[in-house]
Amino acid sequence: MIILHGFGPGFGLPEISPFVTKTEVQLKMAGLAYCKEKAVPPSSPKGQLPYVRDEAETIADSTFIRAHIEGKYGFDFDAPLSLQARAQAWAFERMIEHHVYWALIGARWVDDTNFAKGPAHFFDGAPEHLREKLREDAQFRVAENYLLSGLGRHAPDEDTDLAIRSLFALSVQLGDKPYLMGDTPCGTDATAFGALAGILTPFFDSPLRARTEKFRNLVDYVDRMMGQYYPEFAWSPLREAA
Ligand SMILES: N[C@@H](CCC(=O)N[C@@H](CS)C(=O)NCC(=O)O)C(=O)O
Repeated sequence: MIILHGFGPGFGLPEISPFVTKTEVQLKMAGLAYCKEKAVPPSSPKGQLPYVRDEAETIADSTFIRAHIEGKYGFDFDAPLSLQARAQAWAFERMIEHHVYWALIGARWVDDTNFAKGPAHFFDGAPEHLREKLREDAQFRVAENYLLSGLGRHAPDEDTDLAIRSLFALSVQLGDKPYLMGDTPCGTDATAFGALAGILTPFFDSPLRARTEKFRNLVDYVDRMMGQYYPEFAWSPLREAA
């Protein structure tokens, strides 16, 4: 059986990492049996989660895991899509992973209140005399990556302004369809769901979340996808909360 290494549930989500969520949803889409194990990024060959173990193979990075599923199990995530639609889906995925994702990271890790409420607790089990230093170092490293992503160079509201342009594009692409590219889910739906659920989780307050909530079709999409792929998870529909 495939072993998916992720962070596990937290922050009001079935899985705290958007990238692990992407892979988990894709495993569900492909109908593959898997079990999940908690891991930390340094245990991964690429220093990041997710990675999977499939018999003798270890595959790191959500996109390479997807390629592995497609190659080994012959499952085409984008089966109903034309070549042009496949290209568009890929472009949307890159926008989500290289742009929207960083806005989520800024809201979760760089915002001090959200950091204290969320990621700071990763270090709760560390020896007391080291705990604060580990927290500070981790927040500093992520803030540095956020800066390098380009989004973190802007004033606090400007990063959200830029991310909202991408979320607007996503909202327009979704329109009133059930999934991003039509009536059936494709690979990029897993990516979009992971990032959007991570932004919209009621656990964190942020201008990014407040402004994303205005895209009603994205809110409904997260509720629908959560019900479809994580029916066992106690999720209070966002639509009802709003
Ligand atoms: N390109 C990677 C990105 C994975 C990623 O950024 N994972 C984050 C968690 S959401 C991580 O492990 N970060 C730890 C680190 O970069 O040190 C993928 O698609 O899997």
